[in-house]
Order: sequence, then C-alpha cells, then structure tokens
Amino acid sequence: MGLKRSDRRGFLKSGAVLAGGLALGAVRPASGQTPESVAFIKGSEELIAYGQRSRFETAVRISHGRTPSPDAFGLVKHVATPLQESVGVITPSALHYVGTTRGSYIPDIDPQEHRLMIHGMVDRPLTFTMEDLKRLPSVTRLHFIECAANRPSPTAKTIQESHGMTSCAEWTGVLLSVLLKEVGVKGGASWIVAEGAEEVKGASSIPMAKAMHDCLVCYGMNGEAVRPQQGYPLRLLVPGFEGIFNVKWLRRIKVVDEYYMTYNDYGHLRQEPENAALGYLIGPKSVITFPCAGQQLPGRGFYEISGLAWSGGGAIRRVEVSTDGGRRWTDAEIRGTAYRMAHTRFSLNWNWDGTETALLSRCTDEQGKIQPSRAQVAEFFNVPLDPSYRVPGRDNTIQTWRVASDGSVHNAYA
Ligand SMILES: Nc1nc2c(c(=O)[nH]1)N[C@H]1C(S)=C(S)[C@@H](COP(=O)(O)O)O[C@H]1N2
Ligand SMILES: [Mo]
Repeated sequence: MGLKRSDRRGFLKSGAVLAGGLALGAVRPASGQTPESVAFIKGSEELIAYGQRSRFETAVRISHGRTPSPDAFGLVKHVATPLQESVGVITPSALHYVGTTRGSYIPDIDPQEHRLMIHGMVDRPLTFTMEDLKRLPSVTRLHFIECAANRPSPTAKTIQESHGMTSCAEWTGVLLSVLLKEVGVKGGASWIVAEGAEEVKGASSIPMAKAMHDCLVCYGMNGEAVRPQQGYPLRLLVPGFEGIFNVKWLRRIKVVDEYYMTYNDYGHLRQEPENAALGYLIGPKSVITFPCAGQQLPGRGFYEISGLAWSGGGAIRRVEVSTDGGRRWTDAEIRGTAYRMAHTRFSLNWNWDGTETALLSRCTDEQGKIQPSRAQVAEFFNVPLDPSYRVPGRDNTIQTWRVASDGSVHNAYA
C-alpha cells in the first residue's frame, strides 16, 4: 500500500513497523567507528590526479547474453549495466552499457588525427577536426540509449540480465542540424548514413527529419570526454531511437535520397510489417530497480520502491506501481525533473506485510502512450500469450518482480 509523502516521517518514527534490520533509535557509531579508529585510504598521486570509487563499492558490468566480453580474440560484444545498484538517473561512465553490433576491437583514436567528413547531397562537402567542432555552439543534454537486445526474458535471473542494456548520461556536443546547415543539404535529400571508424563501421541510415531535429554529434559525456567504449572521440546521439542508430567513433556522414542498406541491417531489418510498424522509437518503458530480481529483503516493513522510466517519445509524465500483482495501481512520485528521452527516477513508499506478492511498474509518456503488458501486445497482434511468445521489435513490456515470503525477489515472466 502506498503512502503519501507527508506520511513518511511519522511512519519512519514508529520504529515498530520497520524491517528488523533497520535499527532506528540505536544511536552509536557503526561497528566501533570512533574518530581515532577510522582507517584511511593512502593518498597516491594517481588517486589525486584521477579518482576512483571506494573499494567497498562492487557494482560491475557483465557480459550480456551468452557471448563473453572480451571474447577469445579480444573483441568487445554486448556488456550490461548493473541497474540494481543505480541511484539517481545518470549512469557513471565506467558502468555505461556497451553495445557493439558485431563485436569490435575498441578503436584507439588520437583526437588530433580524427576527422568527421560530411558529404553526399550537399552544397559544400566539409571535413571537421575535433577542434573545429569544439568551436561551434554546444548543447548539453541528458539522454538514455537502449539496445534492442534489452527485453524482459524468461531466463534472466537479475535485472542486469533483462534490463542492463540501457544507460543514461549527460551528453555534450554540437547539434547535427548546425553541421548540416554548414554543408547545405540539397533538395531531395531524405536520409543520412552515419558511419563509425572501426572495422565493421557500425553504420546506420537515419531519416533527415530526425537528423535535423535533435541529433547530437557528441564529444562530451558526464563532464569529460566520451569514453572509448562509448565512441571516443566522437559519437552520434539519436535521442529516443533504438541504440544501433547512435553511431560511435563517428567519422563520416553521407547525405542521401534513400535508405541505405548497411552491415547493421543484418539482423535488424524490419521485414515483418508488424515489426516495421513499430518504427525506430524506444519505449515507453519502466522497471523497478529496487526491490528487483536477485535482491533479498531482510524482512517485512518499510521500503522505498524505486525505479527508472524512459521513452523515445519524449518526457515521462506518469509512473504507476502495483504492489499486489497488478490488481491496484498507485501513482509513483517522479523524482527530480523528467527530461525528454532521459531516464527518469520514480519512487513509491511501501510497507511490506511479509506475504508473497508481485511488484510491477508502468509508465506513460508525454504523448500519452502507456507501457503495455505482454498480454496486451499479444492481444494487439492477435496471437496466443504463452511464455515462448516473443514480442516483436523492441520489447517495452511491463516487468513483474515476485517477492517471496522469505524476502527473496525473482523474475516473474509469463
Ligand atoms: N560504430 C559503432 N557504433 C555503434 C555500434 C557499433 O558496433 N559500432 N553499436 C551500436 C549499438 S547496437 C548500440 S546498442 C549502441 C550502444 O552504445 P553504447 O555502447 O555507448 O552503450 O551503440 C551503437 N553504435
Ligand atoms: Mo544495440
């Protein structure tokens, strides 16, 4: 049962209803920590020059699916973010998921040598250096990226396995429209093809309307240079579109008048009409990050349910949470500002009575689109719902976590 925000203080004060492990009122320093006994991290020149997290923080990325990263040849494939440890909405750069379409060696690019060429159906083909790009007006925006491989799955043991192929970062760069105006797009041009610098080129065809609207050519990520695994020194950001469009190690944009087949289309072509109908946009989608599969609740009592919601269709307007398997839904609180095409944190106060239950979340975006259940998608496409039914295109269906009476939390996929 959800509690209004104003109820929370009073609720926390009555320690009796809190989970056993949460000993409010026992006021003494933790495990004998006195000012004299606190251990210190020895200052090293490296740690002063470039910091790192505490050795007690252990969240790490894992290989996504069955392909290990790096593989026997040193290729990096898909790597998933530990969403179960996420707080706020920004994914630390070191934990940002990695998507490499065909597996890739991470290019080691000297920014001094790097160039971005824009050519094709343009008045003035141009080649930009990193210095050129940094002279132009910049924008900084919070945006998520999500891989099409990110989907609720019957075999996932943890949220990292089912939902870890999305991350959100603060991106800084130049609007692609600024560069396209600089080269002068010719009449009749309707697509761009963006290409990466690695051996498989990671190229994608993107509609001109999107390119002109809000695509970013990024050199900055979370306050520093884009990380090599994310496309250093330059990547394209196509807000709200499926991950594969966000071309990393960006070195070439060709302006064209039709969709170009690229290596990326292998496995991603929308041949089936139902798949094509779903378009390129992500979501709306949400998932509860605490409590989630793989976690263990210490006992009955108060918990803040917390999660992330995002949509390719714009800002998240509403998130509802059910703590009784989907019978009743309560509006969750949106934490902070809900930015367009960015992860948005939501929360709901919950008093767990210690009996088995199921937790679900569903979100609505600014277009009024509501995250569907698997049953609704199956009904829409008029196919029987069984556990083997695979949602076509990008799967943004509702994720259910089952809380067992011993406090263990599990993936409930049906
Ligand atoms: N050049 C290039 N760009 C690429 C890819 C690639 O393999 N090569 N992978 C794409 C895929 S499939 C995804 S999901 C996103 C992942 O971005 P990230 O690694 O920064 O999370 O990058 C896209 N851009
Ligand atoms: Mo991807």
